[in-house]
Amino acid sequence: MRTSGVPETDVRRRIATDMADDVPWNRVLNSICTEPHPLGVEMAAAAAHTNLGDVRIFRGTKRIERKVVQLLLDLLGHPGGGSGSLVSGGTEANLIAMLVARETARARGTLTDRPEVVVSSTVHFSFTKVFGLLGLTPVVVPVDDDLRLPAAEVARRIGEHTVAVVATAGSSEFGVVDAVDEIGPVVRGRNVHLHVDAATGGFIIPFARELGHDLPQFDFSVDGVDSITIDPHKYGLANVPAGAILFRGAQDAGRFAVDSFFVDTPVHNTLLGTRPGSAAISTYAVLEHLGRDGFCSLTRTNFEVTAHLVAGLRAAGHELAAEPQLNIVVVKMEHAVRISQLLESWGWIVSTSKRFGETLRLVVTRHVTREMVDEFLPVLERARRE
Ligand code: 0PR
Repeated sequence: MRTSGVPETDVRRRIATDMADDVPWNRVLNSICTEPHPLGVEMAAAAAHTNLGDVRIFRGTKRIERKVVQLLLDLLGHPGGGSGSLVSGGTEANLIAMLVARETARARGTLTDRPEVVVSSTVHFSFTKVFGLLGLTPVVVPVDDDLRLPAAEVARRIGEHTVAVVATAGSSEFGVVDAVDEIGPVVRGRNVHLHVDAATGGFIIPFARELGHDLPQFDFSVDGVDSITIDPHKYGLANVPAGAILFRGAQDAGRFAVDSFFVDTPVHNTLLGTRPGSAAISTYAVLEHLGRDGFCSLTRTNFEVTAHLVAGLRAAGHELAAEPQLNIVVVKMEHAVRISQLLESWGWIVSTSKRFGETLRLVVTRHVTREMVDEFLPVLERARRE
């Protein structure tokens, strides 16, 4: 650390210089996170000093966290019931869900010395971290031809060691939505926790269904669903780090509970101790300001832009690796890695898969407009010809 500090203007300039290197949103086609809503940014700045780890000080901020949890439970088919917490994102939400699943099995007396979790081969890599940390063994079910977790196979793989099944509502690689409405009934009644990872799809599917898109129901209205991960910092337009873990059971969020050292401070139900109230405030601001209508309108636009992108790709002779269910387009592309690197050298960021080689993955979200797509497509063709 320097001995004497530098003036504020200097600090600002240095930070601005480094941040100018960040890629502007209008060149970003790989990110499920987007430019947050301006009201969310404004309110997050106003709450930059808040800490949900100390609810004796930040009582009002804590009240807002509770309101957000209720709003999300309401969005996900469980109005007036359930429990949950705001967390740092999908990874922490999935971690808490698996902890609660394990503790539920322990409380039931069904926890064995080798607890297993049934997952699909496309489950998010955050579960690799979670399973390693919690000593859980994944039982990996290959996805079907539609890249979905097959319910019949889930039923077959549940055994005496199973503590949980994980379904995904919007996979990170393809945006595929598992048939949670078929998986729920096969898990129900088997003393196994059903978790739905809707980190990516949680803020798309409810509105897309309202707009008439043919997507399976994935929330608490499906019997058997015990918990859901949903991330306001992805399609919910809140600031990073805003995730949420929600439970059907009113007591479930409390199954992961660690007492603090001090009198009159409640137990912690989250992994983080000191945690940003700004994320809760930002989420609340965006949910209240946009409402269902606002989110439906954003979702409509995202699907229109996705259709425009797909039409443009097809017109240029490209083939998709899968029919997009949400707003993630995966296009077959020879020399995908070289093309992606070339695009990056020209300022454009796309993803290429380590597992489904020779594909480009393009994500449509709030900052991706028709104009941006129209700029991108000719650049992509130029990259292919190089
Ligand atoms: N579950 C699913 C289905 C996800 O898609 C993700 C993240 C997670 C869990 C983990 O969430 P956190 O990263 O919030 O802990 N999906 C994105 C991905 O892996 C994350 C991302 C977002 C990556 C923006 C890059 C980026 O620019 O693709």
